Amino acid sequence: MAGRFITFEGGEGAGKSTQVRLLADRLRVLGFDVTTTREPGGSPTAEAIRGLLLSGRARPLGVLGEAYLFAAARIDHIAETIRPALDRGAFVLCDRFTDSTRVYQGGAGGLDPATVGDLERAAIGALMPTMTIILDLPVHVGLARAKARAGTEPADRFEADAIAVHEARRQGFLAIARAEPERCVVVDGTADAQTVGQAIWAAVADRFGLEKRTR
Ligand code: T5A
Repeated sequence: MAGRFITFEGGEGAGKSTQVRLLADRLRVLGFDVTTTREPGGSPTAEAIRGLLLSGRARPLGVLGEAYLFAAARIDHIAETIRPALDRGAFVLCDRFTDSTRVYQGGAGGLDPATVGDLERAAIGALMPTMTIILDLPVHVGLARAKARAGTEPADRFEADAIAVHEARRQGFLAIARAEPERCVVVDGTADAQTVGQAIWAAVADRFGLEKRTR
């Protein structure tokens, strides 16, 4: 794999999409080829599956059926978007990836770890992210941000879950970071977007030996 694969994880409204954009800007200024993408989605077929999942239309399938749909979307996303970009040497910045399945369908979702592990291996093979940034912040802060942005739109299938479920997800991401410290960096997501962006830039520059300049 020639490129570098960075994933962003965390709860609802943690600021992942915002930080993907800010990091992409910084890397492009330095002349790097950057692909930004997201899950579920990131390729035409995976975006269609995203619609099923976030609307709640797949909910009757249960957590196992939803997990299969996330995996199916991921298989297409890797083949169509992630792998080609990595093969040409790009930085790939992805808003959510396999840790979200571990946390949302496994852990907090109740799907047993063996099934989650089997699905992960089937979907991604050896394609673990080079680096994962976990944006951590209190559940109520993230949900308030997501709600403010959505305006009068109703919460999606996963946002609408109970506060205790969101809290379990937060703890799930932190547990992954503790278990895989070489891959994961936890960044405090409560500060303003530029401050969070500088913390992420420092971590990425350090991890990949890039110039630690901030604009
Ligand atoms: N899911 C996903 C699974 O269950 N299993 C899986 O395997 C995968 C891949 C995806 C849903 O699917 C679930 C998880 C999710 O529930 P989504 O709409 O893509 O749905 O949801 P999120 O990934 O949570 O995306 P959000 O857009 O809700 O959150 P972000 O990307 O973390 O936050 P962002 O950057 O869009 O910011 C939200 C708002 O806050 C502001 C922004 O301007 C925006 O208005 N903001 C800040 N405000 C103050 N301070 C900051 N530092 C801010 N940063 C951003």
